[in-house]
Amino acid sequence: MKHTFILIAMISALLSGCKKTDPSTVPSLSTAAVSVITFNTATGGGDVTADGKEVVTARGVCWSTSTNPTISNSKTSDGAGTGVFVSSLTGLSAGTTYYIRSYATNSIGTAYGNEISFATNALKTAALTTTLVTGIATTTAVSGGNISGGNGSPVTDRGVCWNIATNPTITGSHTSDGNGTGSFTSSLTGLSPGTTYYVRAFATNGIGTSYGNEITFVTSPIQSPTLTTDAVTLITFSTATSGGNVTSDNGSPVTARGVCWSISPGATIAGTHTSDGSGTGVFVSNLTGLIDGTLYYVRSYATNGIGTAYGNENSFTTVLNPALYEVIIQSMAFIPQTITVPLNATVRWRNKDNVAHTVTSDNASWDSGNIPVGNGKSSTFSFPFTAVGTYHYHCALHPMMTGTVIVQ
Ligand SMILES: [Cu+2]
Repeated sequence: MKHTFILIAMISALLSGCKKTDPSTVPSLSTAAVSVITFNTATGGGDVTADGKEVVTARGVCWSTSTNPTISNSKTSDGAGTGVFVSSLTGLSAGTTYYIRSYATNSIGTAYGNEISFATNALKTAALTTTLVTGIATTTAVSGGNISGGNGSPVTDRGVCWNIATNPTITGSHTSDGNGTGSFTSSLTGLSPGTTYYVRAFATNGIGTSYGNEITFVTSPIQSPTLTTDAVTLITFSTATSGGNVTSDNGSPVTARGVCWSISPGATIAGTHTSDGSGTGVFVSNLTGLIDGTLYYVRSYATNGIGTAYGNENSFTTVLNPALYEVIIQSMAFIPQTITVPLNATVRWRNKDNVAHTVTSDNASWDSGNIPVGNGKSSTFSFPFTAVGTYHYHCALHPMMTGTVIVQ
């Protein structure tokens, strides 16, 4: 009984003595999982679960591209004491594997948590799309692109590239339309008419050049020019002013332009016309040699390597020349049948009928010959009367048609 008591007392003393002499240690901690990883940042942290009986004066995470990082490598400082802490890792390199450990320091020393490895996001070429092609002409078109992300490296050049073969690259024809992300517009020039092209947007960053989706388009073929006809102004009995505007040469230089006119609709350059230079743009045309009191049709024209095109048609009527005496031939009759004119007047007969006629002196002193059908200069006959008298005439083709000129 006495022995037993002594033994318990001894054990008790031994135990309490051991407790008092338990030494302080470095802290105990664990490393948190790494999250929110970007190209050059990440979020980590740790949990100091025990201070080792001494105050934790520093804590954080440390990391390295080699295993077993220490606080002599890159590290954060995230306060003091025990408990959970969050660490922001910055200055990381993209596309790199790192080893990270939490750390906690007290007066005894620095302890490390478990090691975790993670990799930052790798830099990539930019992501982009190609804009639909619009404004297609013979040698030009408009496209562009939209760069949705630089993928960690600034976009230093962008534009579109094109080729007559698929998968165009910047080693061929391309534009240069600034830098950075977002949408941009590109003007394609120097294209060949009537040709199929393949176009892709491109973006170049520090990693390299990437391309958007490929789009196909066909340039407009070369055509005859496009033009309009000016309204007719400054109309006299023998002249008028018109002109036109060649709005496009449609891929082939304009070598001739002007206006053509006729007494019938649809005047062409096979008939009467002006020549007013070359190229595109506005030009002015002076119409001369017109017959007074006559309805004319006028169209501008422009000729390029493909052919001649005509503008819209305008019509006008020249002013009647009051000094001129006119007899109209119509419906198998001379109208007026008798005309009285002063000495030295010129009488003009104009055939407005649908068959040819003549104006033939009854005494055979003058004869027009056949006056053909029409409404212009070619369908008229003029004769000056230089002596007072009465002159009877008829149509040699239709002798029942007669008329008289009285010169006073
Ligand atoms: Cu006749």
